Amino acid sequence: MSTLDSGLSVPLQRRAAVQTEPRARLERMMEIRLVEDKIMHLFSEGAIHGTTHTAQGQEAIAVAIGATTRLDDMVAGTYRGHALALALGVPSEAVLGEILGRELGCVGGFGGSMHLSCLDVGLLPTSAIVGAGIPISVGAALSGKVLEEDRVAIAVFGDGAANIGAFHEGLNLAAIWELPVVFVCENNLYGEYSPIGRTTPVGDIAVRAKGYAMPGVIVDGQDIEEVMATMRTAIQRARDGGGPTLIEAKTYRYSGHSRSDMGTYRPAGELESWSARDPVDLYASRLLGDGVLSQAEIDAIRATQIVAIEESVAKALAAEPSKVANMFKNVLAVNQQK
Ligand SMILES: Cc1ncc(C[n+]2csc(CCOP(=O)(O)OP(=O)(O)O)c2C)c(N)n1
Ligand SMILES: [Mg+2]
Repeated sequence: MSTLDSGLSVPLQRRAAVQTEPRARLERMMEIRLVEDKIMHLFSEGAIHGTTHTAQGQEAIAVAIGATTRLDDMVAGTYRGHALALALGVPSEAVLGEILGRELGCVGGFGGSMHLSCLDVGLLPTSAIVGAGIPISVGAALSGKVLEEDRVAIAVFGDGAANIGAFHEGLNLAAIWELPVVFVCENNLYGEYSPIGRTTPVGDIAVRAKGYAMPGVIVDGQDIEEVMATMRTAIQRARDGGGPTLIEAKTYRYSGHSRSDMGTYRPAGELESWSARDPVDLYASRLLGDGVLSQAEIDAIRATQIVAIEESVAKALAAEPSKVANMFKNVLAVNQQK
């Protein structure tokens, strides 16, 4: 399913804005932060079932991807995918509606928090299976190459996924076939509840690129402009036939792994030291310092987003719940045997 009931022009406009305007990028980062606050609130009220994984603290990476990819590029993300969906242009009502199981959700309310998708803006289905997006993006790159389309595929995954077989198979195939893929590892120092040092013998995931003869680049994942510059180089290389790149963005997720994890196993002061380099605040300060926006304009962006998200929540809550009768509407093949 690839269309949004809210109309295609909205996601396309949102995407075009983050590609061209610093102001829109800050707006999107603030939107992600606020939407995820809202999601946690809706869970606490019992409006949403199941679980959810927020990406607060990692907004710069998602928005940098939205800002540097073309609409025909394809992006595969993870269960921590609200930020990526919003950054690629999916409207907040379609993300919230999806999580709330409403028909106006980006997959009609059948996917939920961990299975967001919108092919109109290149968001391949996100997945709860760690590392699953990696071979999917390699396949998307291969299809582009076979069809002689110059699109690029992006795989976004965590540090934990770099220990999954699919990571190694995916990087190997992409390298050997010189596929146009950019592998973006969000190294937030934890895989589920485990600190990276307990699961991974190397401190930098980027060094693994060497084993697959591709560039491995470490970037400051808190700095949207640094991530954008690195993405641009890797995307251009891929589009020009130069093959894949592995980017490791050093970052931190403010929450524990999922809704029920308070992250109490994290060392004292760690969260505070990362919060001191908050990606939204860093970008706002830079735009202020560079004279791109005034403090009043920054405050107005936040205030406007708060109102817009309240409207999206109200719209999503008032929308029709998904119907069981429509469950197989977009399923390609259904086993008819009883
Ligand atoms: C194949 C597979 N193995 C294990 C799990 C359970 N699991 C869910 S998230 C997770 C940790 C992933 O960590 P990371 O890749 O660093 O991503 P993060 O959650 O930090 O964004 C694990 C082990 C799973 N969902 N899929
Ligand atoms: Mg992680």
